[in-house]
Amino acid sequence: MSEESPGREGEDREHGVHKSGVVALLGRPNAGKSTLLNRLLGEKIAAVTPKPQTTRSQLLGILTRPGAQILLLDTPGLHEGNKPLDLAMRESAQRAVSDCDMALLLVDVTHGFEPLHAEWLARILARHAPVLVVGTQIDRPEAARAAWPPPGAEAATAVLRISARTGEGLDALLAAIESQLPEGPPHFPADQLTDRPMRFVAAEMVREAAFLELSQELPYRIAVEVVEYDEKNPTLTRIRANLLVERDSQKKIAIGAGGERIRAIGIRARRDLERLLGNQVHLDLRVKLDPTWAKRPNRLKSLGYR
Ligand SMILES: Nc1nc2c(ncn2[C@@H]2O[C@H](COP(=O)(O)OP(=O)(O)O)[C@@H](O)[C@H]2O)c(=O)[nH]1
Ligand SMILES: [Mg+2]
Repeated sequence: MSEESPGREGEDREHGVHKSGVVALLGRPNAGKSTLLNRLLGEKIAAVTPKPQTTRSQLLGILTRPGAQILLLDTPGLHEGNKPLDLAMRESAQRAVSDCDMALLLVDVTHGFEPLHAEWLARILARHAPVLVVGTQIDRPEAARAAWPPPGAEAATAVLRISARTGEGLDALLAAIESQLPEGPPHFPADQLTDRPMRFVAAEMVREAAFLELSQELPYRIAVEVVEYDEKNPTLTRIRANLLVERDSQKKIAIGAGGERIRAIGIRARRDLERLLGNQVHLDLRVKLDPTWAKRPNRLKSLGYR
């Protein structure tokens, strides 16, 4: 039901045709999937850091426009490795391919279009779903040297270039998405931003803050559980959360001298949450030892990763 001609698209809207569908965001870690999701929604709901593995599970961002509801499915990207968390992340990206109505294959233009991208492109096209190959991060100086459109992407439905940071190319991207989306009614209320409960988004904001405040490999050993999310008071949301670490030595680092690390994490997360929720937030954040959180499938599930 896709329409490529802009003329017809305008006509569709006049005749009240509404479009909706799931748009999977695929690509290597750090391509800029979560940044694009946040930028298109105009709110930060997905964790973004310079470290790979920031996104651990699927997150649906809901973008309601006059003639379309675009359901942007953020994914962890393709991860190598065979640990339970790697498997959960890879399953999640694979599920996105089979569940989506169309896909955006995000390619950092400074890294270029690789055989891996060609494989995914073919896999999605085999499902008869449209694929837009989207070059990302074109605001970076190195992007000027990138070959674009890239050889190998000819089979894509369209090839575009964007910067989620400056917003360049995003109007054209939205127009391309809307032209390829199937007809369908909106599935969520216009003011709903995500399918995940706010307590999950809160856990992600705390985890992002921990990723940014803690150096090196420690972040990958961390998870966040929200044990209380109380919004009874409309002007003050009370959140109690634990930062889970696997070892006592990690606990010491996460707390920091005199508690300064965990305090910095809490302040950063609270700022994001107050902006997102539009009210005051009281965040009670503690570091908790949980040596096996990343090893038990049930624990991963309760943390929202499966
Ligand atoms: N300069 C620039 N940096 C970006 C852009 N999009 C993402 N980034 C950065 O790239 C890193 C990875 O982004 P993220 O959205 O987490 O990538 P993901 O792993 O694909 O979800 C972060 O440090 C972002 O700030 C962009 O358009 N321009
Ligand atoms: Mg991400």
